[in-house]
Amino acid sequence: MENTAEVKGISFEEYILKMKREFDEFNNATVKCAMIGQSGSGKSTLINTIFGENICNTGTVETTLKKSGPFEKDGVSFFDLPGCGTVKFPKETYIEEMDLKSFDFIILVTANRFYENDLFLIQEMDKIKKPIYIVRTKIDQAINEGEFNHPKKSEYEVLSECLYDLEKYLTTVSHFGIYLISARQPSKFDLGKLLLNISKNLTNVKKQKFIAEIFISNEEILKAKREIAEKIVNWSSVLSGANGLNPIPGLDIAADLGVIISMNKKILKIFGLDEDSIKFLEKFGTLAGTVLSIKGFAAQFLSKELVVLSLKKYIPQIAGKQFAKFFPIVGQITSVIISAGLTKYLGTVTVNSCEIQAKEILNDLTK
Ligand SMILES: Nc1nc2c(ncn2[C@@H]2O[C@H](COP(=O)(O)OP(=O)(O)O)[C@@H](O)[C@H]2O)c(=O)[nH]1
Ligand SMILES: [Mg+2]
Repeated sequence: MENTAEVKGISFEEYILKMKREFDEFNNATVKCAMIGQSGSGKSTLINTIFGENICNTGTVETTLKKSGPFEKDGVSFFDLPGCGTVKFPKETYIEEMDLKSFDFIILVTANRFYENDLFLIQEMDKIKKPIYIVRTKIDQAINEGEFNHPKKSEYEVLSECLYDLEKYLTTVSHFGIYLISARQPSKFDLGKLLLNISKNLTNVKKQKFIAEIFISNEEILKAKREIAEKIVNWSSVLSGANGLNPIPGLDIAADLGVIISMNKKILKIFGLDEDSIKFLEKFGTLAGTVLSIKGFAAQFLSKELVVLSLKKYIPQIAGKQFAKFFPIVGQITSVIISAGLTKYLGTVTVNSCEIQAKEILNDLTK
């Protein structure tokens, strides 16, 4: 490879190494979470809702209380832990027995109220500086009950009362917020706020990883996902350039098809448009039409033949020196840069299309 070229003040070789290192760090990052609460409180359902995938069995009556997991999606893992302070798991040994120090954060779940032992747990987490988030699940049921028992009460009043009751009980302890959540309406209430707050308290690379794997429950998460998808495009385009140069049959140009397709696959997954995410969405009746249209949507980014067709379509539009504009490199324009530039161009097309699709789903969910 010619090394007269420079990117952002460093040699092209150094730039490639830097980008590869960042990409590896992202791919290898792990986030480990504990979901703590009574059986039936909705822990397994919440894990699925956070991932936007059906990873845990839900609604199963557990006869033996135990730690279960990991429930994992690409490096982000959840453990489902029984409540603190039962006969089987006394509070004195709970933190050690559940190895709570090994988690990045803890979510404490209830479908009604909290107990003395929960307060103990929150205090202990504060002592060891572990973020603990308090979640009240099944808030849709609380609203239905509230409206049934007091027909004059508005949804807002029911929510405020629910929150007030929990806050009142938790005033003596320090925690990372109380979130009212319904797995039936994942883009309503506090799920998005919970996920963003969790991400803000993670280190940079863990934050990227977490955002990449979670459900798009509001616009801000969608925006954060776009930023990561753009990074994937940058990393992949550099890889494609560095991997060099397998001429694509029928084109007088080289690009790395393998890198392009694996980049597209990652982007689809980040935007929740892969098969597993779509299966999860099928549960929400309002989305039937959108779900059908997405099924055809993914193919154009994943099939070799269709990607080559796009390459053919875009090459004339970005031919020659314009690549240099698209890929910030000064120096010699080589086939390396063309391969990188093409990958970046196609990746940007994928990101833009996926963002539009994901937005449509979010809009449908919010209706
Ligand atoms: N209406 C409603 N039901 C929920 C919600 N979350 C969980 N459930 C239901 O509550 C039951 C127990 O949930 P599950 O996640 O298995 O609880 P776990 O034992 O804590 O893992 C299941 O039938 C879920 O469908 C929610 O937010 N709203
Ligand atoms: Mg469960």
